Amino acid sequence: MEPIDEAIDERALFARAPSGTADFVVIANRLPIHHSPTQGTSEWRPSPGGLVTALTSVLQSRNGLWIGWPGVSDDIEAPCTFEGIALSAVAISADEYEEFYLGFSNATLWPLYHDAIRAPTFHRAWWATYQRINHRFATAAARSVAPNGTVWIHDYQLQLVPAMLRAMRPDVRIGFFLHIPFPPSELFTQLPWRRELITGLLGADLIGFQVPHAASNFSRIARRLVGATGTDSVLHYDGRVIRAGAFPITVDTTLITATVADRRVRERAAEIRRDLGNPEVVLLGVDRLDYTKGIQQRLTAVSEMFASGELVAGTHVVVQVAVPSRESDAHYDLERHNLEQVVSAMNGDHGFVGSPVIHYLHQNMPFEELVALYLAADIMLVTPFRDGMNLVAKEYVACREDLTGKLILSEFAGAAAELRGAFMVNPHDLDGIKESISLALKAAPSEIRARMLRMRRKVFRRDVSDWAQSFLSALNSGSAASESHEFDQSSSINSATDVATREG
Ligand code: GDG
Repeated sequence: MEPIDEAIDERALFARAPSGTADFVVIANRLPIHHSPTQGTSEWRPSPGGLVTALTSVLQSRNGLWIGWPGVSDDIEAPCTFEGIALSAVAISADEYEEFYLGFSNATLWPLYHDAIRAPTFHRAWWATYQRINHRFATAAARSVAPNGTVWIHDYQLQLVPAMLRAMRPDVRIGFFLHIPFPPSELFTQLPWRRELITGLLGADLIGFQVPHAASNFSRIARRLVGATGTDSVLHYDGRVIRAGAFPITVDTTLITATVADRRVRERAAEIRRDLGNPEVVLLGVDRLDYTKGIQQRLTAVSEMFASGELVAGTHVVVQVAVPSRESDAHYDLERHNLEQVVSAMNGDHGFVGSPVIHYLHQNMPFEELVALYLAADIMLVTPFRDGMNLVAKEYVACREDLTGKLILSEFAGAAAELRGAFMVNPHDLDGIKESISLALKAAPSEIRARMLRMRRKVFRRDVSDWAQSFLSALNSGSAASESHEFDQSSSINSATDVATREG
C-alpha cells in the first residue's frame, strides 16, 4: 500500500506502547450520537437506528468503546460516554470530509457498489484521503483495544482498517461487516485501487455481508485479484484464515412491537388517514432521498396508473417520505430536483382541489410518526435498484400485526431473499411495477394474510440484537457459521450477473 503521511512504523510503535483497555471496540464512520443544537441544554442526542440499539448492550456488558466521527467540526467537543459506553471521536476536517466522505465513500464506492447506477468518479486525491482517514481510525483502535480484544469495523467507508489494524495489533480479533452490496467482479475491477481494498478487507478474521451472493462476489475477487485460496466461505491469505459469510441485518422488533402497541401511535395512524381524506387505499414510500432507491421510477409507474384511471384521486393516495441525505452532492441535488418535478406533475395532472394524489415529505421525522405511517398504509412501495438489505421493508412487515398490508418489493433489495411473501418487482420495469400494484389491489384478503404471515414469521425469528450476537459469536468462535440458511436462494436475484444469466 502507498506510504501515507500519518503512517510510521506501526509494528514498532505498538510493540513499545502499552495496549489499551477496551475488550470490545466498535468502529463506524459515525459515533452513536449526533449534535443537535436546537434541543436546548442537552445538545448531543442518541442517533436513531438499529445498529446503535444492537450494539449498545454488547458494548455495555463488555467494557466496550465506540470509535467514530462525531459529525461536527473539531471546535465542538463530543462527550466521552453515552449510556455507559466509552466514546472516542476521530476528527475529520472539512477538506477531508469532502474527499473521504463525499468523495471516495459516496461518489466512488457508493455508486460502484450499487451496480454503477451513476458513474463512479475516480480521483487519486480522494483515494489518498481515504487511506489517511482509514489509518486514523485504525490507529485510534490500536491504541484503545486491550490485548487479545475484539474489534468490529462497519461499512464501506472503512474497508482498509482491517489490514491496517492487523499490522499494528496482530493480537486482536477483527470482524468487518459491509452494510451495502458487494459488487460482481465486472464492476469492482473498474476500481484503480481494487487490490488495496481487497487486501484491506482480508486483514479481518471474519467478513460479514448482507446476503450470500455478496460474500461469493468478494471471495471470487479475492482469489482472482490477490491470489487468496479456498472457498467462498473460507479463504487463506498471507498465512491466515479469513471467513466470509452472510449475516442479514434486521430490525429492532422489540422497539417496533412496543411502538405499535402505543395507543397514541395508533390514534395518529387513524388521524393520518382522516387527514388524507379517508381514501380507500394509501400507498406509501419511505426512503432516504438516494438515486439507488428507485423513487422517481416508482412514482412514474404510479402516475401512469392515475392517468389510465386504474388509480383514482380521492380513492387512492400516495405518501412519499424522502429523507434528506447527502445534500451537498450534485447527484443527490439532481435526484431531488427530478423527483420534485415528478411529484408536482402528478398533482398537477391528476389531483383536484382538496385531493392531491401525492403527499411528499422531504424531512426527517420521529420514529413514532414513521410507525404511524406504516400502520396507515395499505400498500408499501420499496423499489430500490440495488440495496444491501432495506430495513424499511422489514419495519413495515414488523408493524402489520393485523396481517393486512401489502409489500411491493424490489428483487434487488437484500430483503427480497427473506421476504418471499412480498409482491416482487424488477424496479426498472415500470409495467411490472404497475402490474404488481394491480395484483396487490385485487388480491383476496386471505392471500394478503398468508403473504404477511409468511413474512412476519421470518422477521420475528431474529431481533437486531440476535444479528449482532450471531456475528460476534462467529467471530469469536472462529467458525464459518453464517446465517445463509435464512435464504431462499433459488428464488432471489442478487446480482446484475444473475439477471444476465437468467435472461440470457
Ligand atoms: C444502509 C444500506 C441496509 C428513515 N427515515 C427516517 C428514519 N428512517 C430509518 C428507517 C430505517 C433506516 O432509516 C433506513 O434504512 P435502510 O435499510 O432502508 O437504508 P439505508 O439508509 O440506505 O441503509 C441498507 C442498512 O444500511 C442497514 O444495514 O439495510 O441496504 O443501504 O430503519 O426507519 N428514521 C427516523 N426518521 C426518519 O425520518 N427516525
